[in-house]
Amino acid sequence: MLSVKVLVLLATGLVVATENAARESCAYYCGNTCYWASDVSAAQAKGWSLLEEGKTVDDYPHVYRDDEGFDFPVAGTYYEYPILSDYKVFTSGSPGTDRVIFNDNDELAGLITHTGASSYDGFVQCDSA
Ligand code: 2AM
Repeated sequence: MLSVKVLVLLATGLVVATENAARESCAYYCGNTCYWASDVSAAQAKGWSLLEEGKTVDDYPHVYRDDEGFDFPVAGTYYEYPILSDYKVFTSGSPGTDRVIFNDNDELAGLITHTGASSYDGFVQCDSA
């Protein structure tokens, strides 16, 4: 009987390990919203393809001037595109509070958010996990 218990435990462990391996973890927190790396790349890819086509949807992507002076790991010119807390890729409508920032080489600079900023139009950087 012990061996059945051991087998069940081993099987359970295997299932949990497989689930953990498959599950992505938060790459950024904007406020309390967790974004996986795949959410970030999906938003960036959409913003970049629009930029390349010379198109915008509801005025995005547009240049982010970095008036806040954030220390990004890549050089500008910077562009911002919404990244949505419902994890759908932004195609029109309300842009929400969170933005992915990338440059004119399609390099990721990071995520910023209006959540927690001191003015309505202000931004703070999202925490990378
Ligand atoms: P943004 O595009 O840099 O976010 C009109 O849309 C103005 O409001 C723009 O300056 C825009 O800046 C800002 N904005 C858009 N959505 C916002 C939001 N959810 N919170 C605060 N500012 C926002």
